[in-house]
Amino acid sequence: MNTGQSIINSLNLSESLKKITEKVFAGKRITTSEALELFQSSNLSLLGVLAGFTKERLSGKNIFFNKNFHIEPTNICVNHCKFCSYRRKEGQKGAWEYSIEEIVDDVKKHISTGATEVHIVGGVHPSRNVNFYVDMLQSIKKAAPGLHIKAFTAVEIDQMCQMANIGVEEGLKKLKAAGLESMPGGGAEIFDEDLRAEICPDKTGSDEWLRIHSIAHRLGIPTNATILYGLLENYEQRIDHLNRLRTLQDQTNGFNAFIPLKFRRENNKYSHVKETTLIEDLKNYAVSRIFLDNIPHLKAYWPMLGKQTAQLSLAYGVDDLDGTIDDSTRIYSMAGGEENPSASRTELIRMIKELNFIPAERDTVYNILQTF
Ligand code: V47
Ligand code: SF4
Repeated sequence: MNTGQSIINSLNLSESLKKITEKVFAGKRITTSEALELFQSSNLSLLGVLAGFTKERLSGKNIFFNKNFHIEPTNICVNHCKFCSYRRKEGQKGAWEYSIEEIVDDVKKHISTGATEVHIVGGVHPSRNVNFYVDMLQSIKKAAPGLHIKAFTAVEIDQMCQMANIGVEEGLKKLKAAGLESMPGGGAEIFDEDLRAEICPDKTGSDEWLRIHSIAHRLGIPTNATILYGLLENYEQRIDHLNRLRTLQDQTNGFNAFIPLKFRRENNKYSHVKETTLIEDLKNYAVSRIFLDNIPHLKAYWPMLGKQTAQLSLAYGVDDLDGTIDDSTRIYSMAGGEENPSASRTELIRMIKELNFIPAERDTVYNILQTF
């Protein structure tokens, strides 16, 4: 009997969990019904072992992080997502819209700290179309030619192109020529059409979100993908979301990382919904890691999750802690996430080393810059 087999036997598993375990150890893909069985199992230790095994197959002992900051050009938004704590109407108290000059000043302030990436997302502004954002990207590139620009969710791209009466492919080509190098994974929320209509009625639809990412991949723009979980969805709907991503990734191979975003309930229309427990968060990371065998990285976004849970998630398949952030985002603190989120390189390295992994500082597309 080999070691893997004897570990499996010692776990006293049901026949079906044993079959799933053997599949994962053999590097085989699990089905949607097997993912459901893992979600329904309360065997957190098994999930940790299977997710950790899958993580090591994909990224060895490395845990990645980067030096980044965010720019949120505006929180004025034409959409009305009910989970959003951030959106304001034009002229409303608390609304902001930065000019290109203000944005460039912000970039200059942050690059002196050695950041390698700027992450730009915001509301869907009623009058700023793709041409405004082309100017913005060009101005940032001029001020900071070596800074990687990861910008705009598929939802922002969709609506900024519609406003300029051009198609998404043409818009993405213009943005790429102006300096766009990759796209973040936001706006995916939950792909199930009924639930999506309930929680974010006027947002770009699921098929369109997936289509925009596939166009980006075809144009050589790598992207990330997210799920908003813990808000009214059931396990079947979560798995359906993962499955649509896995299917697209089989075709394009353009997703770098998957980022589960835990629903935070402060200051939005779902404040009565209880947030997920720590156990549920860890389960969700583990099953995502095991199921999405073709997306190389799984990110715990600590400003949303809190640093302690993010650190613990490293034992459940996560291999990326995102970045230093440098107190530059408000989306999550407004919803109940970390206030003034900032992490030094030293702190991220400590968090990773405490779990006996190797801290690997990366660029946006996961080239390793240095290990510690
Ligand atoms: O799409 C908004 C989420 C997303 C809430 O690609 C909320 O590296 C929880 O996508 N509770 C935008 N989530 C952020 C995003 C992201 C973040 C970090 C890294 C990357 C990446 C992408 O934030 C939105 C939405 O799903 N969100 N409000 C809330 N109350
Ligand atoms: Fe607008 Fe984004 Fe908030 Fe939805 S989540 S209302 S698209 S800012």
